[in-house]
Amino acid sequence: RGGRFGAVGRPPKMSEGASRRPWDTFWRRERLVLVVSEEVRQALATGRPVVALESTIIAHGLPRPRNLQVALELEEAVRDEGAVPATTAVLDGRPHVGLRPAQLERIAGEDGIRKLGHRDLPLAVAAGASGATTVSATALLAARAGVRVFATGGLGGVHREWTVTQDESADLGLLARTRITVVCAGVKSILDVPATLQRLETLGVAVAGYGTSRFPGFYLADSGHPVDWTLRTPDEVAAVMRAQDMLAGPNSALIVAHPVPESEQLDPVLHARVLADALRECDERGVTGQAVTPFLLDYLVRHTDGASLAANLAAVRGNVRLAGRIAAAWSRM
Ligand code: PSU
Ligand code: MN
Repeated sequence: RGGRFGAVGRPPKMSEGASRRPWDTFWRRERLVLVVSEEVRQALATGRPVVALESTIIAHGLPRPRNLQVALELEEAVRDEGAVPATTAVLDGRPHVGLRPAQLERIAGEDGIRKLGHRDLPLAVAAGASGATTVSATALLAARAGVRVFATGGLGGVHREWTVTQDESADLGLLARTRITVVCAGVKSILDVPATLQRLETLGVAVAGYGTSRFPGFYLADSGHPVDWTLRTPDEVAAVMRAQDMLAGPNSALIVAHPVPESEQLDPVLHARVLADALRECDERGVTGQAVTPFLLDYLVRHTDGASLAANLAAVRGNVRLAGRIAAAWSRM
């Protein structure tokens, strides 16, 4: 192994105080072992519900210091629904599924926490780096650990101006190849929503509205586009998950699109105006690649007096709670 990877091939340092219980071993028989927290491990072993949570929204999607509070609050919301939260991240080169509060604090407050899509995972592991996981990286790690249900705010997708920039989130491709149920408020409204829906269709990813026949618009309850399927209860979602397994088709995801309540959405007129400004500013400053999404989200927070943040949080909170109920239905099944 050392030869292949050269100087960066050695296992990253254990962080201080880390135990050396067998499941904490970084390399085992030449294979990477996920660090699954004790609580998550026990829940999975006994068939209790578990909900995966991503960490990019914490490290790069929300302003500090509110982000830590939100991270803890989201974990609490999962517990309120009787499920175990499994926030994922890479710490000192070790991929974690389930974080302790001190580890969540690092993700929320430490400088130099990278944004890791699934393609970045091997690079971060070999380099011993720390980073927050996007939807794509979280879905990969969660599925490897055996977690089937995952909650986030809004998925990444096809960006506006795609014909020029070719910017499409890696979230879509990964969800086409990973058996996981993602509860989200649609895709971020900073994106080209119809193009993203088309890509999901092309990639063969199942999409259903939860309690709605409209595809949600992240900050808005309705993106203006319809969905073909509507699910109304956690048991109905679990039945689709079981049917996915029985059909044994490609290992694609199920997207449960759950709208923010209309009473908590961002004012659509304000949304349209500020978003247009944000996209112009992003273009003028030449922001590209991974930086685009955090830039736009931050611009909206600053130019809506925090109203976009409130809507974002309302959406995530609702998704996390629903994911807890879906995980419970799934574990009953
Ligand atoms: N949802 C939110 N806030 C976020 C994100 C999603 O409410 O910050 C993150 C997710 O981690 C998603 C990522 O995977 O944005 C997409 O980034 P990109 O467009 O660079 O793929
Ligand atoms: Mn991108």
